[in-house]
Amino acid sequence: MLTLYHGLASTCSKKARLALFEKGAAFESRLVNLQAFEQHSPEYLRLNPNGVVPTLVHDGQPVIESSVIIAYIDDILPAPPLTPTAPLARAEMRFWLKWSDERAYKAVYVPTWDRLSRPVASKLTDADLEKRLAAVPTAERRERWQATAREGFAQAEFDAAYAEMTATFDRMEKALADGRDWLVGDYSLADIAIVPFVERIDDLRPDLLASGKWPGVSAWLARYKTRPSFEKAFFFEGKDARVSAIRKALGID
Ligand SMILES: N[C@@H](CCC(=O)N[C@@H](CS)C(=O)NCC(=O)O)C(=O)O
Repeated sequence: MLTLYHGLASTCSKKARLALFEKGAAFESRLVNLQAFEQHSPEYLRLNPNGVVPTLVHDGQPVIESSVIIAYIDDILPAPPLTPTAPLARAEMRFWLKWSDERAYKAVYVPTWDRLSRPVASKLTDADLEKRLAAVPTAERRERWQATAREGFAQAEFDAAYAEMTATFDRMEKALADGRDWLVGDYSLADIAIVPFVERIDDLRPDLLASGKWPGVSAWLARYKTRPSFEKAFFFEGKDARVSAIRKALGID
C-alpha cells in the first residue's frame, strides 16, 4: 500500500503526484498544510525527520526526497517505464534530477515563500513564532521560517532566484534544440522532475515565457499540459494548486 504525504502547492510534491499518476497507481493521499506547520508535527517528523514534503510510505516504510521518491516509484511500478535504457540517456536523465533539486528549486523557493508563507508567518506573534521555530527540525529551515516571518527576503535573493529561472530555461532550450519532444528524448523522470518548477516560474513570472525567448520550453510546457497526469497533479482532486489559487484560499488576495 502506498501513502503520499504531500502539499497541494508544493513543487516537490507535484513530482511525486505526477509519477504516481503516470503509473496509474492507487495511493492514499494525506495532504499536509504547510502554512499551518503540520510538517513539523511529531507524527510527521517520525516519517520525515527533515520536516518537509513529500514523503511516500510504502507498506509502512517511508521514502523521502522527491527525486528519490520518483525513482523509487519507477522501481516498484515498472510500467510504463520512466527511465531510459541507454546509458547516456540515463545519465542525462539523472542530470535533470540533480538540476531539479539543486537549481530549479532555487529558482522558485524565495518568490514562492514570499507569496505563500510570508503573508501567514508574518502575522505570528513573537511568542507563537518562537513556538513554531522550536518545532522546526533543521537549522536551515528554522532560519528560513525566521526570515519569512520577520525581515523577509533581500533583493539579492530575488535576483538570484531570477538568475536560476533564466538559467533553467536556457539549459532546457539547449536540450530541446534538436526538436525532441522531451528532455532526454523519450518522456522520462527528467520531465517529471522539471515541470513543476517550469509551471511555477510561469505562474510567478508569466512575462518570461511570454517574451518568446524560449520557444522550445514553451512548446514543451504546452505539450506537457496535454498529458492526463498534468491535470491530475496540478488540479489535485479538483483543487487548483497554483500559487494564485492558494493565495485566494488562504484569504491573502
Ligand atoms: N529536497 C527536498 C525539499 C522538500 C521541500 O523543500 N519541500 C517544501 C515544499 S516544496 C516544504 O516542505 N516546505 C515546508 C517547510 O520547509 O517548512 C525534496 O526534494 O523532497
